[in-house]
Amino acid sequence: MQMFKSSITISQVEEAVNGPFVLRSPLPDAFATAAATGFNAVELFLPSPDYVSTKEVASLALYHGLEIAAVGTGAGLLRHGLTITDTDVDRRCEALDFVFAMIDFGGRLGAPAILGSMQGSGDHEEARDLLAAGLRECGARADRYGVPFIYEPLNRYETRLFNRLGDAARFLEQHELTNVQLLADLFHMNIEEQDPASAIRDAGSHIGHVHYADSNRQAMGFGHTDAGRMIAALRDIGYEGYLSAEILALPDPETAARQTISSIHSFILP
Ligand code: LER
Ligand code: MN
Repeated sequence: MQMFKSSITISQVEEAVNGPFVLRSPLPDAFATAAATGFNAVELFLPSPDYVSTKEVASLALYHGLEIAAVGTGAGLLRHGLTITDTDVDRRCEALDFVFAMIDFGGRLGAPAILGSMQGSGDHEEARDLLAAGLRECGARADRYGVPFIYEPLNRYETRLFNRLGDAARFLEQHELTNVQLLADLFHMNIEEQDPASAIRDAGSHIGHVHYADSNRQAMGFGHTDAGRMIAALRDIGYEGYLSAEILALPDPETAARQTISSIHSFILP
């Protein structure tokens, strides 16, 4: 039987205080909590690519027996207002430089970087062309490290670029963006997809990462998503990557973390 790997988000970004991140204590403590709860990996949301050295992260990961599942880029928007689809060429280049540096940071740790909110809101005509160009460059940069670049469709309140996996998958195919994979965030999908399980099956091998969140963005089991159907669909497409808890730390970080692990274990342990 196929296995999935469990992952939990760690944020060190003060501006993201209301964001969907579980652990927020300093990295040594957050890594210890992730390992003690039984996670295989952590997903890092950092203020900048030079916030901490990759050497320090690698040594924490080794000490705690954790992998780095992925690194987020959202601080580029939250802290600097940067998006890779900005019509201002200087701002766009600044945004791309931020993402490239995150790709380098993650790449040195064997982890892909994620383009979520830094894709921009998509409210102008050139947005899709600029997205394709940006994804091409990011995919090429990630390729240097033998990892993909991860593009995340978001719900309609965050972007008009791509809200559904199928549309994003066709876009990748049309533009032959071969080293770019999709992030299936089950929270966004609950809002946007007609049938999230079918959307997973249709997107198939385009899916490279999963944000494992319930319908209300709490830990899986605290909302009304049928997790069994999601897991069955992920098994059908042969997904063997991370189920990463990008969720609200409710009612508190420890409970959210434990609930996520018990949900994942209920599907992967005999
Ligand atoms: C990022 O992974 C995400 O899901 C977004 O909702 C953050 O803006
Ligand atoms: Mn997400």
